[in-house]
Amino acid sequence: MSNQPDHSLSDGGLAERMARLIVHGRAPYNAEPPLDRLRASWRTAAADFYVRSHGDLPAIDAEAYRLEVGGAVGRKLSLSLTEIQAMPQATVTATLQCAGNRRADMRAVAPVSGDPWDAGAIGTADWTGPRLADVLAAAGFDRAHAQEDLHVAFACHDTVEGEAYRYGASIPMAKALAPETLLAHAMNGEPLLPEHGFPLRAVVPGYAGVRSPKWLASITVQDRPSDNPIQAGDYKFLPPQVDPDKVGPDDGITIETMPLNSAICEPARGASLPAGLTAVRGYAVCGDRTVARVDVSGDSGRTWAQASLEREAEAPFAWTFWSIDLDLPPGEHELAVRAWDAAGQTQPAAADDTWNRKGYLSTAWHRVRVTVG
Ligand SMILES: Nc1nc2c(c(=O)[nH]1)N[C@H]1C(S)=C(S)[C@@H](COP(=O)(O)O)O[C@H]1N2
Ligand SMILES: [Mo]
Repeated sequence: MSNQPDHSLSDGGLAERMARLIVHGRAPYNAEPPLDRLRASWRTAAADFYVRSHGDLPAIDAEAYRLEVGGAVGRKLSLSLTEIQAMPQATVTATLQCAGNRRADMRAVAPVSGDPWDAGAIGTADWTGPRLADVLAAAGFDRAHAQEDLHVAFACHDTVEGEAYRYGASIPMAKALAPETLLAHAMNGEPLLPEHGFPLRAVVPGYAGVRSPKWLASITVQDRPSDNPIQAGDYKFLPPQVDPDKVGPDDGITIETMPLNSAICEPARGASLPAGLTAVRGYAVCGDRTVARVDVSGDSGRTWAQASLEREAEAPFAWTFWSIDLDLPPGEHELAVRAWDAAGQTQPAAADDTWNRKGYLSTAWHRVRVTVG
């Protein structure tokens, strides 16, 4: 453990990293990278990766750290970080995206609660650690004889002003056992940064970021979803008329698999561009499914052209980068992007179509106004 960076929050470089990002809040710390920097690298550097936290960042002593594994397993486990790193390791390239990504577009329709994320509450990294399935098997969980409808619930070490803050979430057993689901101690080959969950987090590719708990304390196999408010009440996709403060655990759509989405990262909103070809570039995502096509419009969606796609074939849980050169005449233009999935479905045209009071799953065509000189 001696070769690990110092993760104490005062001198761990957090202030420098914070200065690189667009900060929505300091306590809790929430920040996203500028979109051109996000689009510059297919794998997002840890320091450029958006941060979404509900409480303060806990400082965890890696030497003393233990992950407790319990519930409907054969035997309880209490694993040190060294023991977790000694298990068979997997590396999965996966995009993580907040359910509130692009909320700013929904806020333009009508007020919504939550931070006004632009399109940067997303990132892609190589995550390394044991598969959750292997950790459950080590605890004697027998998938062949398990009852149906089990869930894996996560509890975490978040704090608020020094007091424990109860963050928790759960995933259905089928996703917990899927080969892409990991308990990650490394991001892009380095130990997790404190803001990304040091020393251990879940990574549940294709699901909303909220289901990838950071600073893991325990995992429990149980016959129902987590009763934590984060799971039971928050992070539900609701019809527009429904008040999020009045929903019960059975109301709304629990946000798990993320929907089709795309964004223009360059040029920037409001940019003044020289005459000639304009390079338009961005990302598209489709949860744990595939982006099949990306269309870009230079005229607010009246006409469209198909962008070229760029992705790694062996990374099915990662985003697709796209690019196209548009020949725009002088004047003002509204660029727009929409992605398509393998079933031939696409994104809604307007944020009004899916507006909800919490501003979740903001997936309308992403529009950027520019002026060509
Ligand atoms: N313990 C804990 N885990 C958490 C959160 C949190 O506040 N506490 N935020 C969740 C949310 S909403 C998202 S989008 C992702 C963000 O992960 P990141 O900050 O590493 O990008 O972490 C998830 N895991
Ligand atoms: Mo999130």
